[in-house]
Amino acid sequence: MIFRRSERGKAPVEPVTLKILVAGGFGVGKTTLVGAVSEIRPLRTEEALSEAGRPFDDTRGVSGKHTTTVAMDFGRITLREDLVLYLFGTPGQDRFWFLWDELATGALGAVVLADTRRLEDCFAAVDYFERRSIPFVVGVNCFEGASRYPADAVRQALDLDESVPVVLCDARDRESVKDVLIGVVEHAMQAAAAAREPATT
Ligand SMILES: Nc1nc2c(ncn2[C@@H]2O[C@H](COP(=O)(O)OP(=O)(O)OP(=O)(O)O)[C@@H](O)[C@H]2O)c(=O)[nH]1
Ligand SMILES: [Mg+2]
Repeated sequence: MIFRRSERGKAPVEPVTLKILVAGGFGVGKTTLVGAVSEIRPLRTEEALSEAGRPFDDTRGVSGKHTTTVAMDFGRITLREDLVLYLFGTPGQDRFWFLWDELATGALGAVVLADTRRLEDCFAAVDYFERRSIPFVVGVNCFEGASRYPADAVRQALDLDESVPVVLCDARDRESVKDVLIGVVEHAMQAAAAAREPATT
């Protein structure tokens, strides 16, 4: 490859890469979300929901679901030429919780996906990020047939701090998911800036 002299010294822009977690309860659409936006073929670790797992796999409300994530989802999206997100989808079922600390290491922020028909399923994820002060955004995945609630009603039900953004989204829709991810990055930047500000009191 031949470089022109005029290009000498102009290093290609090295993008900033950020790690974002996608968490939430079982079957809320985490794998779907990562697949909808990833520009690489997402890495998935899906296993079939089996007869043997029936006592443990709570498929109420997700009857069309035949597989579950057993380790993680991985995808990548370039938000801007100089900003790349690596997405790590967590497994939704409680029995895989031991993987969370590993996945959360070095994460800038997180999306907690919620389904208003089973809001309690995301309590554990909300607790997890609050306890570790990892900035997160709640994405309400609007399934057909689920009642629509305003973002503020979801905020109250989850007892969220008013700084936590709550956005309605469709995990299958690339543009919708991109908006959620931009929301996470902005929220995390604001949280970091606020942490740097000296206390005024
Ligand atoms: N109607 C509708 N279906 C969705 C939506 N998001 C996901 N689904 C469906 O819901 C089911 C569960 O989606 P997954 O993406 O596997 O959920 P998950 O959160 O990764 O599940 P686990 O990894 O097992 O916890 C799949 O059958 C999806 O096709 C949505 O926004 N609307
Ligand atoms: Mg999954």
